[in-house]
Amino acid sequence: MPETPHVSTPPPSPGLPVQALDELVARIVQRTRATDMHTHLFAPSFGSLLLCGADELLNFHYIVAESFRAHHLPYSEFRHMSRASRSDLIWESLFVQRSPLSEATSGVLEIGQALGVDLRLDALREALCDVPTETYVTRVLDLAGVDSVVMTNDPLDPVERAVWERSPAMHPRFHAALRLDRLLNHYQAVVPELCSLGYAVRDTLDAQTVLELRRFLDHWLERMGALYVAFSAGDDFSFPGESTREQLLERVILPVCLARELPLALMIGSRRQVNQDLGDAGDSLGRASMLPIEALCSRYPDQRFFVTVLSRESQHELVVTARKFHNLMIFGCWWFVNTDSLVTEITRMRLELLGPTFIPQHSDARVLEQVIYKWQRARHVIARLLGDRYRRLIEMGWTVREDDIERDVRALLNDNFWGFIRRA
Ligand code: HDL
Ligand code: ZN
Repeated sequence: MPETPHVSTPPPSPGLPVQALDELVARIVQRTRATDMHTHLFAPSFGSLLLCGADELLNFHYIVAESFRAHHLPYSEFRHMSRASRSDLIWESLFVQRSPLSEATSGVLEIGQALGVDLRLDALREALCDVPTETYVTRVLDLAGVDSVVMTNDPLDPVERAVWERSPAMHPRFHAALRLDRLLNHYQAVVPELCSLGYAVRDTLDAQTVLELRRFLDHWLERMGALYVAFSAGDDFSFPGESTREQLLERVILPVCLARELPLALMIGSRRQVNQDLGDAGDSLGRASMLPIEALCSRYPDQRFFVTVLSRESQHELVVTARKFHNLMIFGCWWFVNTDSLVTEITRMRLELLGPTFIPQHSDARVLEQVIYKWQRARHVIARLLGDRYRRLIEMGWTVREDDIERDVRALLNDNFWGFIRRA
């Protein structure tokens, strides 16, 4: 029987002792500022588009959806209530009659705790601002450890467009991303609006329409100084093809992104309005095929693609796809997979298959203060998983130094995003 080769005990690494590791990793993750690359927040100069305060937090559509499982009110009755009355009902239903055990409800308490507020509705209303001042915005972003916020900007939303037309002062910590869901997913419906804006476009994508749509994109990319172009699509997303969406991608959006060297963000798997009575809360999800993503990444090797997918079942396939295409940058644990258990599972899988070459999280915050709990939770998971990975390295005799950890954490929370933006 051949002897089992004697594995010598590895020499102690001149780097970090294992015991000090977890505390140090947590400290580094905590102090490394993040770029939040996908939110629904707006710079303070956008006025009421930037939501904040206790009543907005309680009317967050995740919480609204959960509240119907408790109060069972007719949708129309709920819709006709004032925001404050809805908050009262939601607080009673989800925080008094039941414990706030869900991610979204407990997130409200985590915000209160971080801001040093008593966890009562009246105290939260009193302490949190519902008019976003620059000082308050700075305080909240600093508390969340968020350096930069990327907005979601839709020039075909008349309310938002009216703000842009007033040339709002841009804020150094807020950046734009041009979101094209309406154009891509409902093109015929937006043709009249595009014509009213002076673009000579038709229902069919003839040569003139293609040029006019490129002019529309160029105008808004210039005006917004957008960092990237984005769209979401359902589980029916396909490419290439002859559908309007596929042709818009091929003949309008990709040529503009390539010419401007802008990344294109694909957010795939959002099945919209399965319950229209729930409004923003009425969307669901579906599995995303990797075939269109593979087709885009392989046909456009010079185009950079941010990609996030909505269903848990698509996550592993996306990680493997990212191994095949280095012009694909995975980002975030989006929406229904942004829960502690799934963020842990997904981030561990990504580290195991990609190393520190992805963007682990974005907040998707709709209400300013949400960045506090969403990033607190993200950092907790990232620190724990990184600690495991570094511990294994040390046990193998690899030298892990503090500045190695700082470099890797900066990459995950910041540099992978900005490097992908700038990598022309
Ligand atoms: O399409 C998106 O950007 C999604 O993030 C939706 O806005 C969704 O309603 C959401 O807020 N998810 O967190
Ligand atoms: Zn979003």
